[in-house]
Formats: sequence, C-alpha cells, structure tokens
Amino acid sequence: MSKFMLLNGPNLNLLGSREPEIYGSATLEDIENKLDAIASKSGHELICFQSNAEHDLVDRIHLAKKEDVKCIIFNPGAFTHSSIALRDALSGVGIPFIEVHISNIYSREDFRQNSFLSDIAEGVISGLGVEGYKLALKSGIEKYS
Ligand code: CA2
Repeated sequence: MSKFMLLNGPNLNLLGSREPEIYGSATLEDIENKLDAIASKSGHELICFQSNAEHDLVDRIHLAKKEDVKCIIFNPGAFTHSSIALRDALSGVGIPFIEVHISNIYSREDFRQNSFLSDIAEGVISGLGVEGYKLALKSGIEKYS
C-alpha cells in the first residue's frame, strides 16, 4: 500500500458550479471520489486536499513528505502562473508530481501560458478535462507504487 495525493489550488472548489464550458460539470467531490476509487482498487491510499491559500498548499506539501506520499497529482490553479513558493516547496520535498490542468492553458490567455512548475514536474497534462486527473493518477500509481 502506497500513499498518493490529489492536491487542488484556488477556486477549484467551484468546479461544477460555473464555467462548465471551460471546466466541465463534475464537482471537485466527484473527482475526488473517482480518484479515491481508482487508488483503492489498486490497494493504495489517496489523500485529497484543496485550498485557496498558497501557504496552506505549501504546508500540505511539507506534511506529505512526512507522510511518505509517493506522488502528488497537482492542479495548482492560478498559482501555476505565479507561485515560486509552491515551486520551492515541491523541489524542497522532492516528491514527484504530475501537473494537471483541466483546460488547455496553451490555448488561452497569454498570462496562462507560463507555468512556474512544469519544468520540475514528472509530467504535465493540460486540456483533457477531468480525465486528466485519472490519467495522472494511473500513471503515478504505475510508476511510484
Ligand atoms: O485549467 C485548469 O485546470 C486551471 O488550472 C484552472 C485555473 C486557472 O487559473 C488555470 O489557468 C488553469 C482556474 C480554476 C478555477 O476553477 C473554476 C471552476 C469553476 C468555476 C470557476 C472557476
């Protein structure tokens, strides 16, 4: 049994309530339940956490190291495009992570086309909708359990 983490950043708690044309109709709870089922089916544990606060995400990443989390599936939301603190936290703990975006950030506004995290991620999935989270978890389990 290995531990995996699903981490979501700011405003992703609003999934399913607004902008379905960009982010689909699934709620964050739907996504967490689906990924939890994938993890338990393969005999693993999934820790789910969402926060709108950068420092809470940093603290959760630090705690993940103590918990021996093997891989983080991370949608950093808008912090993708701004947060050196999250980059430092992830490189500081050295836990492999897969960056996931529901939308294709490269087909949107210019300011979304830079990620402070992608070059240190194991991989990046962008634009496959919520399916991207499932693919990332399956890949993480395959590689790190
Ligand atoms: O495409 C993604 O997953 C993003 O990480 C989502 C972020 C955005 O800032 C990134 O550029 C790309 C925004 C998440 C906001 O989620 C909402 C969901 C429903 C309604 C309103 C916002």
